Amino acid sequence: MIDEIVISKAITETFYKEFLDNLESDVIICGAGPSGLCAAYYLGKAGIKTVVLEKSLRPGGGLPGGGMMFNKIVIQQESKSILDELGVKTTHYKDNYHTASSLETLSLLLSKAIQQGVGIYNCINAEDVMIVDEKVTGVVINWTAAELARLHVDPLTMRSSYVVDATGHDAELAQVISRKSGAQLLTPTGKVVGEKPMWADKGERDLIDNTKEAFPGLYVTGMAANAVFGGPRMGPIFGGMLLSGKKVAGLILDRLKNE
Ligand code: 48H
Repeated sequence: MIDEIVISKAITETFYKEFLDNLESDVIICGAGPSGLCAAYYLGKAGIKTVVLEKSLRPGGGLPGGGMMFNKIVIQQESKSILDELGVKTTHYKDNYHTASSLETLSLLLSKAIQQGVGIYNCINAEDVMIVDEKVTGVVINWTAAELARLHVDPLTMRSSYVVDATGHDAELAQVISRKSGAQLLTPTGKVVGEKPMWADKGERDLIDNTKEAFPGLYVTGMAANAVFGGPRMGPIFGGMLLSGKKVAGLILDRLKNE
């Protein structure tokens, strides 16, 4: 006999046990798009306690949509080793261009990150950051449903040594720091510089340079990096997103090792 209350207890007890444990971690990544998931995979693989917060019901950000809903992505040679490592099938198109299924890429990024022990929470919005002594020390969270329904519900908090803004074009965490605290970001203007119009080649190159600390304790990766430091968009080439995620994981690993 299947008991409905046992099912409810199994879900709530299992969820909360893991959630309580993840209230404090080494790294919180906000945004489960390609850059955030790739960073999570490499941090998890290195044994770093990592949490990913995703405000949507469905993780993946812009990845599953490929280019204009044609669910393929293009990656350049330099990033192919990442998809190879994840076990994603790639097809050579021409010199320096490979294609892959956006869905296979998302499902393997997600499953490999989870298998490395990363705690991934969908439907949770990182609405603000905690700043203590001028360093980001965690994030302020709430159910996305509460935000969508405009309910006046006070949030909870999660603490970590480092936070990664992987929220895509809107660079939501960097924006909130600028807007609410008036603090200076580590950009030439002290503010979010803003994403530039499409230029795929420069966008992909700038993205790697722009993947760095944007405020003490806050790193930026993916489109958020180009939005914060002012790089162009690049359309549906996703190699830079993967390389940026891998880079930010490496930068944080170095910081954690040297502490
Ligand atoms: C929790 C949040 C919050 C929040 C947002 O947009 P993404 O796919 O981001 P990237 O940078 O990994 O990849 C960008 C890529 O998808 C893309 O858009 C490209 C290549 N564009 C080029 C072009 O020319 O347009 O994912 C960001 C994720 C999404 O799933 C959001 O729902 C989520 O972050 N998110 N999660 N708390 N405050 N804000």
